[in-house]
Amino acid sequence: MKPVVLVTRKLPDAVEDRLRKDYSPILNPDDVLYSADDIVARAEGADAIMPCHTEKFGAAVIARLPKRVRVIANFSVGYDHVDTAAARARGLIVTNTPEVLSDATAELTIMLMLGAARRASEGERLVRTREWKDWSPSFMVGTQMTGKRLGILGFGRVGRVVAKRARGFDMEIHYNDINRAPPELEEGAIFHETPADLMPHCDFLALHCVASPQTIKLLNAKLIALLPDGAIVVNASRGVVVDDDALVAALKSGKLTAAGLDVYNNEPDIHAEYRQLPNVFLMPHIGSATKETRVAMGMRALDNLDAVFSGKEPRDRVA
Ligand code: 8YV
Repeated sequence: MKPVVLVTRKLPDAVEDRLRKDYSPILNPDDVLYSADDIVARAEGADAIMPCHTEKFGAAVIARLPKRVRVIANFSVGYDHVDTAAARARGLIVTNTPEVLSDATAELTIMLMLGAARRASEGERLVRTREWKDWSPSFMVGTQMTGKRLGILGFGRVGRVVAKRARGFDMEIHYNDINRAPPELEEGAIFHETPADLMPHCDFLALHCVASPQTIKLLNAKLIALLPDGAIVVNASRGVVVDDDALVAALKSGKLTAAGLDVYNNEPDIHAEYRQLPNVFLMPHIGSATKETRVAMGMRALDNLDAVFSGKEPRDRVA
């Protein structure tokens, strides 16, 4: 008998084809966003769940999952939506999909940097609303990225690809992470011991740390004050890393020139003031949203499921 897999969202055809071939999937063709109750009810009879970051598996939900469920194979690299301690305590295996989305997310990060620096939101609005009437040397003047200093907070897989791409803009790379990276991964990037040490070196600051109790509101008023005046901040990691009130205040005061955001606290009901600010370039959590990456994420999640159901250790086990 094929293992039964509850798939919480509509996945690419190639991924669903492989699911049908090797498993008995319970699919969601209409891509309905399930509540916790829906998940618990639909998981009845399932051996595994393949969720996205949109489904939350807190301790209470994990406690209510049918005993038969053995594994949560996330279709995501981030797994802050799963209480891994509760999963571990219950003997539930949890996996994620690292590596395969680093390029797509790094591309989006570069887009956030360019969009924020070159005032993409303002420019697009001017053209679409026909408010663009004239040209002058002082019209829509932005900030150049080439040759500037880029600070990367969180020098993991995505952060390191961002560094590579940014080198194409002749940027000088600075970073902070819990540990210093070996020279072959640093590729000349300059390590700073603490986030506070990193800040003064960031004409651009890109956030790439994981969501954890240590990183909640890491970018707060105190850290922002240490950035050079006029710096640009981008975030394609997780919204919780930012203290929204502090970021909004800095964007209003001119301490920061601009921000580019793809992730937010309380998505999609984001801090209301972001929508009002002209100097924020806003994207709706699409860091990994490319055709290539979506398929690769699904295949990686299935590789993990295959391992579990053939009695092997899954490559991307996080609990
Ligand atoms: C995904 C992400 O779109 O993988 C992640 O951690 O944040 C996104 O790139 C989403 O999580 C898919 O579930």
